[in-house]
Amino acid sequence: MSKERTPLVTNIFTADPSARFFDGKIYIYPSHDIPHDGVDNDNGDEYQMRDYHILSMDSLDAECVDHGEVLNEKDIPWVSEQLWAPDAICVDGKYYLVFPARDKNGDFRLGVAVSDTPVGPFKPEDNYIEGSYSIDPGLLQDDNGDVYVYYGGLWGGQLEKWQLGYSNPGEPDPEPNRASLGPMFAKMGKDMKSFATEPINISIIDENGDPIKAGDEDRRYFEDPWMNKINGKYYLSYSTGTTHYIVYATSDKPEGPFTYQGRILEPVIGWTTHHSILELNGKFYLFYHDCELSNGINHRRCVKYLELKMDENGKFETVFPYEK
Ligand code: FUB
Repeated sequence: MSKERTPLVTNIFTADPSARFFDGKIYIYPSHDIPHDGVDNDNGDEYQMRDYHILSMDSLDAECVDHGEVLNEKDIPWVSEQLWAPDAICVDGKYYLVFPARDKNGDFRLGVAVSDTPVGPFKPEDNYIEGSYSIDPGLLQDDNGDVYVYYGGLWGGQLEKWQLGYSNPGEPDPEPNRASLGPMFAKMGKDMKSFATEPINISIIDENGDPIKAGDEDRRYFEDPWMNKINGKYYLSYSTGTTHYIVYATSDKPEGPFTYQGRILEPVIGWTTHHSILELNGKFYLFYHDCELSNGINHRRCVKYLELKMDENGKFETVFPYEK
């Protein structure tokens, strides 16, 4: 029976699914939402995740298996709290989990943990990636073997706080009529534990070549960058946050600029929307989350997937999550 648009697991709350295909199987690297009765605010304090579980499916119709805890915050020396949206990649036979968490000063950073298998156990590095900040890493290995990381999120994700090159908690979002902040981009070092290039902020432009403005909340970048390379083109998809869309933009280069193309997913139940796109046997699958399993509690989310159609011009369709 098709599992499309239904919670893939119900034994725990899961969010932020990064779907990967390793060794003939689908693996999902999600966040693990912890139920609590604490605050719900613009700083994301309700997202109190403390560990990672990995999910897998033998096929899109198969049961989704929870492989249990593979990494806990107490085992990561540099982390204070909040293990948020991770991604994973296999390079030269090793599996790298790249994840954001707050360091001991409360700044979000990106860390790496390594395993010999897709389901761990993952051994964390002692420190975060030097020069990293903010949240939501998304990885792509290009045809030449280079691995890129895209990351960053506004508000709780602190991206706007680093506009001066250091963490300034009082730094506001760019003015509405100024260019919006895009995600960050860096090339990973061959060790997969460092940046090989200075991170840069990616520009997202409209059809006239003008930067998408910070006040254009239907189109501007908020968080959750994901990268696919499709027929030689780079597809950057992301969440618009406050307006709750998943949208995308394309470029001929991995570092952009990216030209805005349109919407992929209309709003789901709950404040956050977060996704990944898995290309499998010539088809595209959107992995995403909503709060259906908890009847709308923002920090009790569940991961799902659906098939995403692309037309002959390389444009993604827009999906309405509750209409088939
Ligand atoms: O799960 C915590 C945060 O919520 C993620 O980092 C964001 O993308 C949003 O889904």
